Amino acid sequence: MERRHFLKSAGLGVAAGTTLLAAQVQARETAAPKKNAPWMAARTEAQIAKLERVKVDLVAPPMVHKHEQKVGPEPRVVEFRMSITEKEIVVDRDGTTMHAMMFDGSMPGPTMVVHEGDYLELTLINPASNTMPHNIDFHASTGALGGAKLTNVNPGEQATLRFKADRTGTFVYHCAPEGSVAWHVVQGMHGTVMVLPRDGLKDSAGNSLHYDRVYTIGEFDLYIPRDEKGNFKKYGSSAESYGDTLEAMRGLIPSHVVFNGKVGALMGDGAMKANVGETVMFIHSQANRDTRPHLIGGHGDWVWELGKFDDPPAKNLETWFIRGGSAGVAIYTFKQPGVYAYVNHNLIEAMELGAAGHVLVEGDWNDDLMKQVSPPGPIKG
Ligand SMILES: [Cu+2]
Repeated sequence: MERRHFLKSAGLGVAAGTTLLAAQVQARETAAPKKNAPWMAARTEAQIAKLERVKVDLVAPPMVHKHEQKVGPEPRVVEFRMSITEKEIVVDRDGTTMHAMMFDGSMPGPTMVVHEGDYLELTLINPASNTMPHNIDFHASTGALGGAKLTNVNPGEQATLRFKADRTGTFVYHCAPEGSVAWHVVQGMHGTVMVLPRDGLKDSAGNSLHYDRVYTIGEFDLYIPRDEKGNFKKYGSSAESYGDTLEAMRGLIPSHVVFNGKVGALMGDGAMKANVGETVMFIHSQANRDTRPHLIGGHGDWVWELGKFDDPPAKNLETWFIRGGSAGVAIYTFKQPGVYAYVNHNLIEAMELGAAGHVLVEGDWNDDLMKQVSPPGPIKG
């Protein structure tokens, strides 16, 4: 049957059919990577040298450095610097310690934001005070094991890597030294790169989405060894802890699962904040192990659980899922005040092992959305 006749017999006029077709084409254009866009063009070294260079100072998680959501078509070279920190840290309320390895002294490392088609240029510094070689593997990049082969830095060295951010989304970056990749990752060396579409985020119908603030949460499964009595062991150095830690890792049962470096890091003084009416983006990375974020009392209004913005986001999610080795994004507009918990909804991992944080929200209560009709009291006959 000819298309026009089919549409007619299906009860659709020609005009309606055309509109439908146009909408489909538009949806496909929104969804497809913009490979022919001017900012995606291949460039020679000389052409790259002519692009505007922007230096960005990174900030510690859960904050994310200031950035624009929409930008013009001319790509930029965005420069970042990160220094590697090896340091003993306390990971829970009982004073349990771990010899952490960190990008810029935080777990996760700072989030870096660029736009599709930009060149991300990182200088990675391994100070002489450190003891181990490190490098960086960017899931957002293409080639050379994510950049790991080109950034091997011994203590006292630095290296600079440039890559083209040609895919949108949130992507994990992590250390990956040959022979001890897993150890460096679970000891703290991971973070997120967010590559925004140049025209900003879109909902599944192609309408613009905007966020008022953004928080970045890195979840870490920790494997702290225990002694014969079941107490957590303390070590004089990273090297001393290695053998036992490797054994604990091979058991695949974490001793702790924490957000941003320690149990309770995002509670009390560290709690995230928002106001009723504000739209908040939550970036969630887990470089090693699956997790399932959930906002107690809220939702994911729009969620890219795979973290890739060329896909249409899912809507109204209760719990979403971040695959080990990836970063995902949820945005939510707060409608009620109060203390919210943002958790990994394997509740044992959240409440017993530490994968929980708080969002303190100010504003007016909405009785239409929820009302306590009668407070708890004795059962009435
Ligand atoms: Cu490392």
